[in-house]
Amino acid sequence: MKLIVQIPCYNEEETLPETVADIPREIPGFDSVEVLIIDDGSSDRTVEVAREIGVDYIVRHKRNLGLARTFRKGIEASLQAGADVIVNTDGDNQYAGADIPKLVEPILAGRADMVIGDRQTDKVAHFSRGKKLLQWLGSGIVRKLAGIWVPDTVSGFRAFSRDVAIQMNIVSPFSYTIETVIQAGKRDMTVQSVPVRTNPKTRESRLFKGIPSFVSRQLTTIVRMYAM
Ligand SMILES: Nc1nc2c(ncn2[C@@H]2O[C@H](COP(=O)(O)OP(=O)(O)O)[C@@H](O)[C@H]2O)c(=O)[nH]1
Ligand SMILES: [Mg+2]
Repeated sequence: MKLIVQIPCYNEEETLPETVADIPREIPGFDSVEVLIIDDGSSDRTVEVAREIGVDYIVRHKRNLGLARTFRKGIEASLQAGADVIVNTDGDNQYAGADIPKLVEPILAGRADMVIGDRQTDKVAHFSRGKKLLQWLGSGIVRKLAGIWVPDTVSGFRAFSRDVAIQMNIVSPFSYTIETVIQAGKRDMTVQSVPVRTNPKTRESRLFKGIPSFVSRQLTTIVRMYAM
């Protein structure tokens, strides 16, 4: 069994080394654990840093195409490299790499196709009340559309079985997080959530320019994929 941990990176030269260092290289149930980064047209030294620290695979976009396309490219490359399970984590070291074994366990045990790391945002101190309310609302919408309850729908810390990864069809240029959950639910896949730890904030989110923009983009994603 091969696990590939993929990390979408847009200008992450500063935090990539600690992110990779925190990934356990031996996990029960796997013969190998490899790291793949997808460089989304970074203008800093992300790719050089990735080479220096010896990540196993580097995939590149010639220019910046955004997180959804970067995520999709990573899934394709991981499948091609023979991954049986794929974990996605962020390059800003937001998620605790040490929790990867917890994330893959339900897949190994045959109890889930997709596992989502629940940041337990109601307990995360630096999340505003507005953001917590949004989490709750987003989860409600996903439950309505996909028929499954996921407490942290926009968490980027996830594990996918090879099966579910092959079937995912990401059409949104902006967000893969809600889309993949809805598709999995619709295709009768089993989605589980497990509590995970987060590291102290290393930097502000670059994806979201405020809550109104976040909401409108997520809604666009939902409408778009429903039309599909
Ligand atoms: N902001 C941003 N992040 C990108 C892009 N392409 C890939 N990423 C990666 O997406 C991940 C999440 O980005 P981040 O700004 O931390 O968003 P967050 O989900 O709100 O914490 C990081 O690993 C980024 O390096 C892009 O075009 N913009
Ligand atoms: Mg982040």
